[in-house]
Amino acid sequence: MHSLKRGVFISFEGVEGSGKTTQAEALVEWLARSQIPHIFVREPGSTSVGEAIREILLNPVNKEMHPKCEVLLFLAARSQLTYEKILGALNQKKVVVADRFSDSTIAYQVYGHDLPARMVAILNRFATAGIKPDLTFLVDIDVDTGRQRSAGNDRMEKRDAQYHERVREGYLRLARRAKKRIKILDGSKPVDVLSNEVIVQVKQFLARKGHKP
Ligand code: T5A
Repeated sequence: MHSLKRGVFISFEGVEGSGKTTQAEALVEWLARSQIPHIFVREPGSTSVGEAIREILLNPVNKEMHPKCEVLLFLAARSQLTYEKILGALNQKKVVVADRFSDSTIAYQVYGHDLPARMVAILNRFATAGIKPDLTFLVDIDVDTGRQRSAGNDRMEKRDAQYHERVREGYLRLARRAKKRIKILDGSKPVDVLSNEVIVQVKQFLARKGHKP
């Protein structure tokens, strides 16, 4: 069994259909095989409160939802997840793998909807006790390819291509600003090639943090 000196928080980000869930799940399988203590969470969701909020957010019936209401619901789900699951797991020195976290809100609500970045950052810090991922994989793919891969049925996926282009550009800007934390993966590569890249980088990251096999 690996011994971790402290918890490590790894997130996966990307536009719809980028393949981030596939990669997050592959990392979780590797962590399990390597007997590294971990939890896997998705956003919005992974708590009963969060899953109920997810249903409201993604239901196409709610097409009149205002962007301010939308951002507050994403943050409410994140807050519940942080306090119910993530903080405890980090305290127990586990690896937390998250399918989306705060970068999604910057990309989708700030860049996508043009909500004020500073206000969203303040609310996000309030919701999350200021925790941030230690390492983030941004699976980048062109919007058309991503949309062809995803089901396209939920309220967010139904938005037009221009919205999703702003989201992608937002992610790429975030990655340019946080080069050390955010690693860009080319989502057009085959699944196995990408998961090998993720595992190599995670192994190196854990070793740099002093985690010994
Ligand atoms: N949201 C979320 C916000 O607006 N603000 C926020 O703060 C947060 C947290 C959540 C929605 O909420 C929004 C963003 C989203 O719109 P979600 O559950 O994360 O939704 O769902 P999506 O992002 O829509 O997830 P998708 O399933 O569409 O995309 P993924 O996870 O990127 O893709 P994945 O891995 O499920 O793969 C999709 C398909 O592609 C294939 C897979 O087999 C699958 O069929 N695939 C590949 N095919 C070829 N090559 C590869 N490398 C492939 N990788 C995967």
